Amino acid sequence: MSSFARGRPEPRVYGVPKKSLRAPALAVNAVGHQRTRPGSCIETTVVETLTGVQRDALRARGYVVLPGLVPRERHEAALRAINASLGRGLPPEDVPRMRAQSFCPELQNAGVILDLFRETPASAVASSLVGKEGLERVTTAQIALSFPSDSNAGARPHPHLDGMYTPDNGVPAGSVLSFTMLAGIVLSDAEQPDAGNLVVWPGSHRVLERYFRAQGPKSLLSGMPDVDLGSPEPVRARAGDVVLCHYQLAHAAGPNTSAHVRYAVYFRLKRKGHDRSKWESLTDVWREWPGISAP
Ligand SMILES: O=C(O)CCC(=O)C(=O)O
Repeated sequence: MSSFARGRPEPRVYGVPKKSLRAPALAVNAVGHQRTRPGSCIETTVVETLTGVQRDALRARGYVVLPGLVPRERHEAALRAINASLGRGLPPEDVPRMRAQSFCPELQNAGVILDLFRETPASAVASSLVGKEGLERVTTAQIALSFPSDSNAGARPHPHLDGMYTPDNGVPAGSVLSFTMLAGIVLSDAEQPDAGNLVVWPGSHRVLERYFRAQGPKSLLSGMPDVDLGSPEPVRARAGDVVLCHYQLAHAAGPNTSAHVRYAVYFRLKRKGHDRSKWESLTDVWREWPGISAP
């Protein structure tokens, strides 16, 4: 990204006025390298990636929350579109499939949803982690809503990896549709537990890596490995935050006993070439992440 410091234009990050980003967005490195160009313009290149602390957290725990990465006008535009869709009605018989795949299916490839990733620093940060191969183009998203319900209060969430067959999720039986990284864009606050938070098992990416090294990666075709993944924790986040998870981080949809719907949009990102080496990646978790594995 570059801008020319002539006439002091308003600083923008991905087309959005920088001042509209919440302050903690600076948790993402924004390093300006200045160099003089012919005609005495100054070019500023902004590099966006994780801080060392965030990278270490992602390496050890398998996920990291990046505060305030999505400007308010973008996440409110997405929320408005989702609520407008809900206002047109939800066929009750479709709800189990929508829960497993996506609510508001007509919005899954709409610009207002895809731009939550494509047009925000989330894409630069995610790309910075997978090296020069880059990410496959993002063409669809999951609109993940968690409605208040007392029926699952106190229930223990069941860990899963994405892309494994269930009757409602559209994955063909006998296949594993894995990817590199889950990027969650949080559209509503879920700072307390049991508010529909994403629940994760920190460090489970390494436990499962050891399991697949011992049992073979295709053992995943037989179902979720029955191993001790440690203790789960709810991800606490606010609207505008971005959660980056390793594909191999066991996770679940947590209960929602709050008074509010939890809104999030998930992008399942593949490094280019992922499908050719998807099995090897299960036994070498940072294979597709030079931004993490490099010292
Ligand atoms: O809604 C959530 O935050 C969790 C969703 C989930 O577990 C999934 O889509 O795999």
